[in-house]
Amino acid sequence: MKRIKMNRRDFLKGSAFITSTVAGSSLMVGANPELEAAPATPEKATASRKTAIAQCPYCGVGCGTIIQAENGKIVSMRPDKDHPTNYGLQCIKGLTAAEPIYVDRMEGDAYVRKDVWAEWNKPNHGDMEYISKTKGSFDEEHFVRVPYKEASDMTAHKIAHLAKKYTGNSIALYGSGQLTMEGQYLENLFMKGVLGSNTIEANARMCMTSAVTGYFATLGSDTPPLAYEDIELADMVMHFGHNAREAHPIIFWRIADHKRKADIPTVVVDPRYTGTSKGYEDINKDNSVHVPILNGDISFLNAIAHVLLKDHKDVIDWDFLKAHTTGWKEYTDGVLNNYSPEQVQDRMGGPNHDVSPELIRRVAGMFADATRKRLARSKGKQADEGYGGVIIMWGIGYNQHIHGQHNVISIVNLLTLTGNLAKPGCGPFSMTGQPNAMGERFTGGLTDRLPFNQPLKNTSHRKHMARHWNVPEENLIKAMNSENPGFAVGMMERALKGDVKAMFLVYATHIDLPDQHKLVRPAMMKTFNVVQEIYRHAPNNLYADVIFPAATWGEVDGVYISSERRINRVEKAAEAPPGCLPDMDMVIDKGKEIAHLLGMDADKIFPWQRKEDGFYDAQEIFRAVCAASEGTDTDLTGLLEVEKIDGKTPYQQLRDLRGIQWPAPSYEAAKAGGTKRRYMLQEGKWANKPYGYFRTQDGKVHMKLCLQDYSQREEITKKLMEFGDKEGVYTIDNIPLLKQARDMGLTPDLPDEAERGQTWDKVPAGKYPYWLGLGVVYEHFHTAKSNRSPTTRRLVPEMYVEMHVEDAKELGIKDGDKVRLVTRRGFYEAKAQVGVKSLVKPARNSVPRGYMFSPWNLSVADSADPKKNKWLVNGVSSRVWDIVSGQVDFKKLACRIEKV
Ligand SMILES: Nc1nc2c(c(=O)[nH]1)N[C@H]1C(S)=C(S)[C@@H](COP(=O)(O)OP(=O)(O)OC[C@H]3O[C@@H](n4cnc5c(=O)[nH]c(N)nc54)[C@H](O)[C@@H]3O)O[C@H]1N2
Ligand SMILES: Nc1nc2c(c(=O)[nH]1)N[C@H]1C(S)=C(S)[C@@H](COP(=O)(O)OP(=O)(O)OC[C@H]3O[C@@H](n4cnc5c(=O)[nH]c(N)nc54)[C@H](O)[C@@H]3O)O[C@H]1N2
Ligand code: SF4
Ligand SMILES: [Mo]
Repeated sequence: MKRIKMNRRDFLKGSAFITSTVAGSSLMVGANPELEAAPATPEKATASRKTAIAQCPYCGVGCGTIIQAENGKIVSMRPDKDHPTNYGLQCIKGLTAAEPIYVDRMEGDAYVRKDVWAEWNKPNHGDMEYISKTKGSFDEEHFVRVPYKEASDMTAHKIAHLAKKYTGNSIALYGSGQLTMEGQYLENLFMKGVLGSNTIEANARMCMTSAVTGYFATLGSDTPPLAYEDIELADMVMHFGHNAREAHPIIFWRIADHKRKADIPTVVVDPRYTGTSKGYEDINKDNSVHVPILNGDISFLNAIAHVLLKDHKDVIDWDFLKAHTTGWKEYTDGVLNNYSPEQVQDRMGGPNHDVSPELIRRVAGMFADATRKRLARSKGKQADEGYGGVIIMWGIGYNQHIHGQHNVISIVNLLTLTGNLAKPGCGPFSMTGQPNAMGERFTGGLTDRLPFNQPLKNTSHRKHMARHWNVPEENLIKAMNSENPGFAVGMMERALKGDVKAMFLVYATHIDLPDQHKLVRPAMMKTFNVVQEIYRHAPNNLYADVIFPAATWGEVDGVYISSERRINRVEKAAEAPPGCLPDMDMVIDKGKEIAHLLGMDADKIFPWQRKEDGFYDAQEIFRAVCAASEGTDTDLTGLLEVEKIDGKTPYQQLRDLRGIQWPAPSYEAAKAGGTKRRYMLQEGKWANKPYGYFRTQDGKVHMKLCLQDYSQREEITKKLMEFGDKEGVYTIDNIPLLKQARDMGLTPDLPDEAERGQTWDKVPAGKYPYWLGLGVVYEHFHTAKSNRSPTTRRLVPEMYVEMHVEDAKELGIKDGDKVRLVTRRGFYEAKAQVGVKSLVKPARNSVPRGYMFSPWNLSVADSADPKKNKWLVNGVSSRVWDIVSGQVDFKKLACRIEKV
């Protein structure tokens, strides 16, 4: 197989080209910080200066970065030129990751709500279920500072009490794709193994569980089958709901660089015309296509399959379909009968964002040509010898749908139909968002899951995990038999109903969830909330009963897993401020104490001891993870074999290789850096390992025709719009309705389009004429850290809403006007960014007529009063979720605009 070795100098040159000529609407404001930083020569470590290697703390690309500390403080980042992901480049967020570490930072003793502490100190601890009267405020006057041990003790007793009285499932945990993998593993052990609770969720649920369940349904395992290296082998790249240039800049730059060198076609499917589209067009307009779809993705993909089956028969891989798939007959019949480009037109958009039959045929033609290139190269060869074809990448504009899982299945269908799967240079590539979302998936820190890609209901794996966790198997059975319908949203609805009594929040903010004012915040008023946080004014603290100051990235040891399954080291570069403990350590401490209070052998479950420095050794937990992974889909025992034979610790191996891609089930595999690609037959060659071809029971790809049908759209969506609008209507009580909406490929809201075209003050009350989407902006990462970085804060300082010039004109809104975006559930305020010539920063993307877009990154939520939380965008979003993946749609809301 051809190996295209990335040449760093060439890549830098290419990126210089891209960043300078493509900048256009300027992704790189002012200078090019990435390029200035890139060639930095290594500095020597001195007594006062220390460096550590790490995966960047922000997006799921997982760039290698070098943390530089001086006098015990983290001062700057330098891109790791030896890292195979980014070759010495990083984006502005990664480069400024040192800035927010000490801003607004908590330290010292734990914070406990005064009245909660007073109650606890009454004889017999008073009312163990006492609910604080001061929730909704994080002011100093409402808290006492309590030594860690005492606050931890109180927490453990209360949780044990609630678990005994109301079952373990009444305890919830909201975890994070930003926590180290070791911490995530222990959280799941604690929740399922100790408490027997199934109410463990994570911000990953808002992000990419559609990819998880889509991969499972089709390929039998939550495994992105390819690696970044495949980018440079592809003949075409498509993006669905993925603004790569802002969200995964290094990946965008790699694709753009490949496009510049190999002139590959690119297709961006997105209602907005983003910097991603613009960047590709600036390289070659002729083979860069923008498909402005809103919600019609399933129909679009089915229509491409239809055209291929009719007009490009040579690229259909019938041999592959017959030998390695099921469901292909229903799929091919279905798309042929009902998904011609003409038949899907009612789902291809409204005014000015329509996708014509000609455009669909053009994209299908490009797809066929790219597939032919692969076929020509691989004629008569083994699967892993040829290369090329089509990579389809997708982001959360694609996962965040109430039919998100069906969206993902539809991508796999099309690639499978044409054999663009299980070969180098092609395949379905889900781009994860958070730096360690893949760790969350790996460790199964979600409802119904166990570590290593297995469900709780798998009896032999349950026994296997109970053995490795040293917990009674009945606890896992209890967890399995406990339900958490609705996943993260359901957890909040259950809390609102009184079914969830306590909640842990670890490295995740509640403001990432939808329907803040009618669902999330009222729910958190009712639960006992234990928060691990780093910032004094984090929104979580408004609702916290106890706050434990945490150590953060750069101050803790562990690993993260990037989108290409690469397990990267995250090393400790400096000590945390006094009193701040690693999140992982706090999970162990509380887990131990609660296990003890519940009558379990706590020292057996958590056998680890603190080291001399006072912290637990993350590598010991990592070794336990490797050992427990034996024989599974994600086997890492090769790292232990290398340690045994070569005497090199797992962390040292990860450091030297700059990451290992799971699985690494043998000595040789671990030494080679793990497994680049899955489903490549090589797995059958690993002795004594149960690897087949695909990971479904029958070893085949399960294709499934997914439908989209707008014929009953208005009636059904009308009912969906009652959630969060009418009192007492819960999604978890209406699952058949959600299923119906899913099966027809609908949206949670539907705008009153007839009310467009008039000035904002003429729009009747109760009418919501426009679409609204909430996503990400390049300069910021989520809501906490980049918002506290002076550099990124200066670049994009305030909430804005992208608006089409003509819509603004009709509404009577001028560029820079302050507006209120109102939905059935709430409102937020923003500056109108009218068109790309707007003076409101960053003015980068064009929205189609009728669609507005704001970043969710600038959410400010430091008050419980909706009127004071002017930028809390999730006050407006809908809680309706995909019945399998649990994802909600943050991008298809109906809003009205009011001038402030
Ligand atoms: N700068 C920055 N980068 C980040 C993050 C960040 O906060 N800031 N967060 C990280 C995380 S956690 C994530 S998950 C990723 C998210 O990265 P992306 O997935 O790129 O994020 P979004 O901008 O939310 O959504 C992508 C696009 O989906 C489009 N879209 C909306 N509706 C539809 C639709 O119906 N169909 C299609 N095809 N497209 C649609 C939107 O217009 C948008 O441009 O970014 C990661 N990287
Ligand atoms: N409207 C809308 N909402 C969205 C999305 C969207 O596109 N639109 N995207 C969704 C997506 S894709 C995602 S991934 C989620 C992301 O949601 P989150 O990952 O929950 O968002 P963050 O803002 O990063 O919140 C992290 C929290 O952890 C705290 N923190 C920081 N460092 C540490 C640490 O070391 N230890 C501890 N214990 N705490 C720490 C921060 O102060 C903050 O409160 O949001 C989702 N929500
Ligand atoms: S935010 Fe993402 S692309 Fe930017 S430096 Fe960090 S990992 Fe790399
Ligand atoms: Mo995400």
